[in-house]
Amino acid sequence: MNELDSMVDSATAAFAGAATPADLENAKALFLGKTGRVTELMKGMAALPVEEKKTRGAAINLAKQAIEAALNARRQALADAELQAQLHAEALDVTLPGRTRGQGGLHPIALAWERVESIFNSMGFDVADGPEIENDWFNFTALNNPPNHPARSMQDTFYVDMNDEQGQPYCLRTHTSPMQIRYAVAHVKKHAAAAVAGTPPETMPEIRVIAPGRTYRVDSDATHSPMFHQFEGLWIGENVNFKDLKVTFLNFCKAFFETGDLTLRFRPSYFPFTEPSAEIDIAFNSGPLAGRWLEVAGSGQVHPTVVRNMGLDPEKYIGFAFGSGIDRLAMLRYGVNDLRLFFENDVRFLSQFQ
Ligand code: 2NL
Repeated sequence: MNELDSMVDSATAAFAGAATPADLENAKALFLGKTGRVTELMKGMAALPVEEKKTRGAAINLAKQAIEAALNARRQALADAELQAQLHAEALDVTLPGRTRGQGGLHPIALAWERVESIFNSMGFDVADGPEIENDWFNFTALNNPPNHPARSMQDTFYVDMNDEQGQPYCLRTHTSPMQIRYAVAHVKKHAAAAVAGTPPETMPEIRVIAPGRTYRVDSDATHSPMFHQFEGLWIGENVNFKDLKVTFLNFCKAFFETGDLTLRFRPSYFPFTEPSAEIDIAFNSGPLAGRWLEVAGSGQVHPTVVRNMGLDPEKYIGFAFGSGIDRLAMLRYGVNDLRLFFENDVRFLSQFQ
């Protein structure tokens, strides 16, 4: 092998040994730089006779071209390797599932609330809405609460620092009954006008309404929250009786708990706004809660004073009312054993109801 061929070989080997573009440029300088070996050979030609210059020059040029070709090949190889490394580092698996936004859903209390509304709707009950800040008349007096009833005390009820026209402080409603009084008064006014205009006299349609919503009491422990959810029901007409209450509430329970296999029990009780009054208990005849009496509502025949406060004659109109806790019904239906879970907003708990 002549000296030019071995120079090409050692250049190729030096380029192959260069691991980075910078190393490669250093190796290039050894052969093609100002003081590189090819340049030195070119300079050495000055001393040669004219006829030798031609062949020597052509041979050196060939060697130079071979070195440049090896250099370019190595440059390309290093660039390819760099690109491959980059592609590998930034690898993207387009077959992976996308990161989706989590799907929201209704709170279990909202789910129970919606069930209550739709079940009573299907039985012909309207849904009433009303203020959470109430005055003394609608929250207490209209419901036949005596002036010094303990529920009116600061210990039991949240009061707002503002008085109504009677000089009584506003409070956060302690039950949803005031909404029913408001609804009944509006209903009576509306149909009184119709009765005057109509010939022959029209009879007032029955009042059939439920009032679901947030209610407030000064109470806070494992089974009581200062804010809780209640729904009350009211059915008033000329011929509505306790049998209707029992059928209505039994049908509601069967629909709400999605079972016909339950028993209803009335237990005598006392409320200022009803007379007689009864607690409603249910017992499932099968399933995990089978055989245990569970208190689910208070109820009774609407007190004559309350009927009068609705603008109706208690000698002519009669009916029943009931009140029940939505939070407690939601616990029973969804098998939740601690009320506080509803208010902690832990997504691991809430997502189980979707
Ligand atoms: C309970 C007791 C009850 C009522 C609520 C009511 C409403 C009107 C007239 C008469 Cl407008 N009564 N509501 C009646 C009996 C019981 O609730 O323990 N609730 C959780």
